This record gives sequence, C-alpha cells and structure tokens, in this order.
Amino acid sequence: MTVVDAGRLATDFTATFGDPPDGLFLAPGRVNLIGEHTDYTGGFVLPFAIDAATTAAIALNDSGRLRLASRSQDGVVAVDLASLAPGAVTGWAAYPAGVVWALSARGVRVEGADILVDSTVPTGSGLSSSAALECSVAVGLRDLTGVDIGPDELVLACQQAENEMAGAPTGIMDQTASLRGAAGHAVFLDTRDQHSEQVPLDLAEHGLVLLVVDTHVKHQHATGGYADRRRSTEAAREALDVEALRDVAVADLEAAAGRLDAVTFRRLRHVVTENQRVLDTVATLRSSSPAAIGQLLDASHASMRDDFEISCAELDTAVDAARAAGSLGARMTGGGFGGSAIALVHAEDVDTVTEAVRGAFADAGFTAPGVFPVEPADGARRVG
Ligand code: GAF
Repeated sequence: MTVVDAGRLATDFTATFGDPPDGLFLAPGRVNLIGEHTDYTGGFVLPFAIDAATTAAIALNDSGRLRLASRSQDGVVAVDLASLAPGAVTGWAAYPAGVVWALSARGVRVEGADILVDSTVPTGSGLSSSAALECSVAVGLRDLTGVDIGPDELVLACQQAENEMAGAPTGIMDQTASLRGAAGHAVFLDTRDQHSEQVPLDLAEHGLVLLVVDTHVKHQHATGGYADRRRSTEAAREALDVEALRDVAVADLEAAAGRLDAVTFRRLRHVVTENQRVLDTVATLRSSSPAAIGQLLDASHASMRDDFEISCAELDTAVDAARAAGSLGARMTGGGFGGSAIALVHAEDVDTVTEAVRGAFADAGFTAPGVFPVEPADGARRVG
C-alpha cells in the first residue's frame, strides 16, 4: 500500500483555501490481528497500524469558522465554530468536525481552521478509514496549537467524535492503533485502563506475509448490526453483574449459560474466548514465530461466524479458500458485516493463496476482491 503525496496535497490546499497549510499530518489505518468486539467491553485487542493512511493539511486562522474539504468529496463544508455540536455536521465531515469539537472541550481550542484531507485507506473495508481521518486531524491540531495533550486523551477525543458526532458507537481500538502503531510491532491494548505495549510482529524475518482480502462488501458502524452486538454484550454484563466482560473467565462460561438467553450467551462466549485468544496470541508472539498463531486466528473467525454472527458469505469464502490453499490461519478483521479478512501465509504461498481466493470469489459470483500484503507501520505523525 502507499500514502498520499504530501507535496501535492499542500498544493491542492492552497488552491482550495487561498493560502498554504501550516502543516501536514498523517495517520494510518489499521489491521486488527486479533481481539474483535472486545474493545467496548473493557477487553483486550491486538491491532497494528498499516502503511495506508489519511493525510490532513491544516491551517489555523481567526475566522471563527471551520472549513473542511476532502479530495474524494465535492465542495467545502463550512461551519461556525460557535455552533459546532452533535448534529451540526453530517456525512464524512462529521468525523473531522467532531475531532475539533471534542478537542476543544479538552483545551485544544482553535479560533478558526481550514482542513483538506486525502486518504489511501479504503472506506468501509474494515481497515479503519474513520480513525485514520480522526487521528490525522487530532495530531495536527495538537501540534499546531502546541497544547500538551497525551495520546490516551487524543484517543478518547477521537472516539467521542465518532460516537457523538458521527453516531457510530465504536470503541478505542482503532484510534489507539493509529496513534500508537510502530513498524515491526502490534499494539497490545488493555481497553479497561488504556495500558498498551508493543508486541514484536516481524513477519518478513520469519518468511511470512499477512494478506488482506478486501471483499468490497461495504459496512457502516453508525447503522445496523454493530450497535446491536454492543447492546448484547451490555445485556450480558448486566445479567452477570460484572464490571466488564473480561471479568468472566472461560471457565465461568458454563455457569453463565443458565443465566442468559441462548443468543446473549453466544455473544458472551465470543467476547470471553476472544479475550483469551488475544492473551494467548501475545504470549505466542513473545515466545515463538508468528507462524504459531494460525490456529488462534482460525478459532477467532469461527467464534465471530458462529457465536457473534458478524461474518458474511464473502468473508467466510475468503477465509475458507485461503486456508484450503495453505494459509496458516485466517479470520475476518474489524467490525464485520463486510470489510476485510486477513490470512497469514508463508511467503512462497502468497501467489497460490491469492489465486485461490480470487478463484473462489469468481466461482461464487462475488465481486472480485482486493488482495494485498500489509506490514506493521509507524503511527500518526507530522509529515510536512
Ligand atoms: C470497529 C470499531 F471501530 C472498533 O472500535 C472495534 O469495536 C471493531 O470494530 C471490532 O473489534 O473497527
């Protein structure tokens, strides 16, 4: 994958707004290696930043207005800063506007700003284009205002923007990966206290490649199944009277079964076993080759397909075809209901697995998928 040409973005910024930007800021998308739908339940996740990213060109001014433009959208969205609140901005612009609004409440205040964004993170593909957009703006506003605000607080501001301005009830995984990512590493995050650690994930050193299969089935987290799954986990937490679902151990599941309806129990079982799989994956990566995590990836997919029910025919086809062609392990990644799957493969098997997945999609009559490798990359930063 690649990132936006910052020089050309600066030129376009000047053409759009009349003056050059004060700075250019990049924030990556992410792949989640394992730990799905655990981040809003106080659980564990293990994502990494990728080398596809959003770049924001930003200039501060004292106009009292926020002007937002995107290379992939027509026109300029303008809003008075004084009236910035949930509902004031809709569509793609709600994400950057939400960040301006949420940061303002945290002391990162601007008197006016112009922002032009462009991205190489495909939207709706489960690779976190939303967090990349939010974090590029958040890092830019922090740097340009010089306000001392730490990464954990930036994560929470971006989450608030997404939850309250964009209306998507998501957790904190994606923003943490985008802000804290590091090349050669995955980010092990405890979402209860935001503690994070870098876990080595040097795929090339072990002769491995992680392929992304973008099904091109677009999902949205502001509508549909994501919020429903979040409600189920909350129902389980209340029924079991625990502070967070991660307080339920795998060994406690049998006892919990009698206290929940069948569907809520299956949602719980996914979250509880997924938390354990994250811990097992971290331990495995710290002690042996990433090749050894294959079965954990497979088990994660089965749990999302059967218990959490967030997979779809295209994702299952990608996972099954990759595995049958020699992948060491494969799973859907991200919020589900479309988006992307990942497959861990030996470098020499990349072509075989890629062709097998493409063939399976063609046989099933699905739109041809995008299949490409990803590597853990560095997190958000200034690039100009
Ligand atoms: C989406 C959300 F934005 C994340 O917070 C997380 O819940 C993920 O779905 C599922 O693990 O990416």
